[in-house]
Amino acid sequence: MALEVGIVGLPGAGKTTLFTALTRTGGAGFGKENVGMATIADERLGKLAALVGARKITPATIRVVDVPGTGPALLGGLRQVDAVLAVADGFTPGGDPAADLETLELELLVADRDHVERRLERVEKQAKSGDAALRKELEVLTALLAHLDAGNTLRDFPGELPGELEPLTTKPLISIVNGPSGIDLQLEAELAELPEEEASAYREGPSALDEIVRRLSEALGLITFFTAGEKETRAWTLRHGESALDAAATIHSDIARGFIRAETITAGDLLEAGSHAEAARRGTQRLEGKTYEIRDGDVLNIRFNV
Ligand SMILES: Nc1nc2c(ncn2[C@@H]2O[C@H](COP(=O)(O)OP(=O)(O)O)[C@@H](O)[C@H]2O)c(=O)[nH]1
Ligand SMILES: [Mg+2]
Repeated sequence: MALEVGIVGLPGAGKTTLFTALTRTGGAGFGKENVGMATIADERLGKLAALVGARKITPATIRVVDVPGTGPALLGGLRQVDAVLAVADGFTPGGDPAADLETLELELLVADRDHVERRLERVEKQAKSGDAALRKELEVLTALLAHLDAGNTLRDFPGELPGELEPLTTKPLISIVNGPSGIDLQLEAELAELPEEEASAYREGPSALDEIVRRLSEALGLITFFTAGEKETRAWTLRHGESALDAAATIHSDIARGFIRAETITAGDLLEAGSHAEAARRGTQRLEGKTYEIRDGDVLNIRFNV
């Protein structure tokens, strides 16, 4: 499953501008939901591709969803995302982006309260059948609703949240002030239309978008691994702690099913050696099994049979 991030913000904060900058595509227009893919920049990828003479380079991507406006119904469209990007207007003179971000977080909490209440109403009816699991969930939901109505958040609920809930406010949230004091999203959206070299000539430092993606990766505990083939050299993401078998499944379910061993080398060792053959001579390449924990920067060649 592709990782997914949702953009939230008050109207006019710059959500669609951020979407455009991240995905390098124009939004679908006012009042429409926008869905696109953002690439994760990684300087190791190009170097690995050059080393093997790859004909195709494929960066890792994250799915980005931009929902128009706020309110429980609209924000409900974000329940499946892995993280939330909150945008606040920092470009309008006299604005208060910090206050806007607080308003936004309150809206997310209100949407979650609404979500809990609706789940409670549903479970209340179903629990009449006497099902023990549902009666237990009803108890927890009742306590949770009281907890929220007393001015608390889902994060500080002392019990475990029912697995059926899909809250927004327990997801990692990254806030972005759009404007001179934070990230100038309008500029980033314009630069996203230019070739990479031209865009970086305009910037003083690294791309602000890369910074957003970096914060996102950190919040999600993402690591990157590579497959370095002549036909295609590609970057992939996993969560920290995931295994060689998870990596195989990310590439293709058949590769996971027929998994034998993963030839593994760090991108640094491979780039230093200059070729797979030289790396093999140096003994920096290892054979790992299914349970091997992938580390950021591993280059994998998975042996499998079908
Ligand atoms: N001056 C300035 N205008 C911006 C910036 N970001 C967005 N805008 C403008 O603000 C308006 C609303 O932006 P949009 O991304 O559509 O906001 P949304 O409602 O949150 O999706 C548009 O006219 C943008 O061109 C910025 O960084 N600086
Ligand atoms: Mg918009």
